Amino acid sequence: MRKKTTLITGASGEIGDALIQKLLKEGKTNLVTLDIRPLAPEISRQITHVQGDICDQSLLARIVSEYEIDAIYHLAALLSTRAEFTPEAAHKVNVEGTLVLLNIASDQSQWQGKPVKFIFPSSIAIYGLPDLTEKANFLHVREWEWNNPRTMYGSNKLYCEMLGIYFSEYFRQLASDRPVMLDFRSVRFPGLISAFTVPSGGTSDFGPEMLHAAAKGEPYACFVREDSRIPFMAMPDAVKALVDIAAAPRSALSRRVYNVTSFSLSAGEFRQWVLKYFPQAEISFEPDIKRNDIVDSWPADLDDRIARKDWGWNPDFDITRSFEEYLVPNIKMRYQK
Ligand code: AKB
Repeated sequence: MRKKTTLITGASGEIGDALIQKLLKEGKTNLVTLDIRPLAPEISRQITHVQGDICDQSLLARIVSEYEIDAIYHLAALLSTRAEFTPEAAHKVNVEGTLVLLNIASDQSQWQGKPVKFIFPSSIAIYGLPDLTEKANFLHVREWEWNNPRTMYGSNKLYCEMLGIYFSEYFRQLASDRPVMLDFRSVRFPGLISAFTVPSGGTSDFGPEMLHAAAKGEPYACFVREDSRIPFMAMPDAVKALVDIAAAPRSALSRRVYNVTSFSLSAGEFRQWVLKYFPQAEISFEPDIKRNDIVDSWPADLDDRIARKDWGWNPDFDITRSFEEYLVPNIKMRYQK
């Protein structure tokens, strides 16, 4: 008999780390994780970690032969800045990796006779506003507006959302024996901020980088202008969104892809919040025009009313709670050590 399990890809990344801790805390230990990197030792003792590439078909075949997968959290991705330097590698990981996993989830749904849940973090990067005037005109962007990404990563995410919908609703639509479909569910995240990890390869990284540098007592030159504005969310809310959308009854979901957000800050306002807790912080602005253009194309904020209505989405951490109760105390403790 194969063991029932939940598969988490990209497990050693920022979201993976926080998600695994939350699931373990909730007593969910039947987890198999996959990442090109090892897991933190304190976590890997408690679960089965497979170190390898999500595009490695033989590795995935081995996992499938050993486990019955009831849900997949597919977190592995190359983020927006890194993807611009290696677009083909990004396409391979972000799109081909997702396609392999969707096929696995599809086969598993068929064998088990019930839809396997496929939870997919998407991003504000799927949006692309043409200029700052339109960005100011559309402050709270809705799911169907401005789906014009201008990065490889954003294009990959948008296409994978579409693939997820296709595999859940139309896969083999012309075949006489249509398979049991998987159950794709996705949230579009704003920039995420963790107290315990520093992001790498993203374009929303200026916020968390500023904060972590201040806590370490290091000067920081922010790569976007002071007026550059995007939405953000504290990491505990991001993992709550993934777990909550996974747990929602299918009948409550009117869509497969939802905006979720918490608060919106310009880089200048972010600096003010950092200075409130780290008054000695040395934060300057040295915009990198090309990275700034990407941030300028992302919405200033998201409209997440449908998620709130359908599955009760509500972030626990607004700006004040994020800084006061989660980020600052944990970051201080981290660097004091
Ligand atoms: C990135 O900056 O690429 C990510 C994202 C906004 O999805 N953090």
